[in-house]
Amino acid sequence: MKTPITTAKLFAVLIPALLMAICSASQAGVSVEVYSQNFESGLLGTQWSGDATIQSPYGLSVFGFGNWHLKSDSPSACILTLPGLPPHSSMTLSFTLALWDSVDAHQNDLFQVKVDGIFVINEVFGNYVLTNQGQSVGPGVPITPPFTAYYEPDYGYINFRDSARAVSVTLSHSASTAAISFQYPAMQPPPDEAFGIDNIVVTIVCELPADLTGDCFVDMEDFAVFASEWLRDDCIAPEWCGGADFDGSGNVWFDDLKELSTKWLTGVSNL
Ligand SMILES: [Ca+2]
Ligand SMILES: [Ca+2]
Ligand SMILES: [Ca+2]
Ligand SMILES: [Ca+2]
Repeated sequence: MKTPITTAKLFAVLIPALLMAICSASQAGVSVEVYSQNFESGLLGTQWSGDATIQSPYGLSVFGFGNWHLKSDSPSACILTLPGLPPHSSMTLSFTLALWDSVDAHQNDLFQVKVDGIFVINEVFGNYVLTNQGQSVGPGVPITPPFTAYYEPDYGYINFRDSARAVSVTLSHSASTAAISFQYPAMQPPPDEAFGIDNIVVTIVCELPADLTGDCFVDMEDFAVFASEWLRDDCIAPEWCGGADFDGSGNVWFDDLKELSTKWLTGVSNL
């Protein structure tokens, strides 16, 4: 039989444990944003590497591109690296894609996105299909009007047709670091064709049991919930005493306290 513990004793044990803790956090299954970027600062950010620069989206501004977007004028990849991700099971990547000028939508005009080296998008894209009919072929859905003539609508750079698309892809992902690359490997030399990226949002499904409040971060709010469940011995599935019985042992005890302390101050706020 367990010896009852007073609040004073609980804090005497808990506070040192919390101070020793290190790691990362959130309630299982909570969708949280871990990165968003519209480049309106005019800066690429330290998360980016490879070949891309901040450039004007010109006429695409009115389609949500604002004053600046990331533009690639190179067949090499531009890469977004997100380290320190909390435990998670899936990831959703959303962005707007600008198709600049005579991207032809022929067989080798592939737009590619890889996450940790694995293709999540690898498909034909462009403003001109083989018959010069249709417009804005590629991933996602078009957000610009259909073409009206061979060179129209032209939103900027050289006077070929341009278009933009809204893209979203969800994938299984659990690594603590994500390397997301964007590439048009068969790009013809500038200024003939290029692509741009904007309004990037990356969300994950956070799997951090020690986060009892569902914000993917473990802090005093979670401790308050945990303390309110302390010493309960009637924990059953699926509720498990407000989630505080982390190990499913049926009670809220020191093994659960250890789980909370090792995840203390971890989660999305550390990104
Ligand atoms: Ca922008
Ligand atoms: Ca153009
Ligand atoms: Ca929390
Ligand atoms: Ca337990």
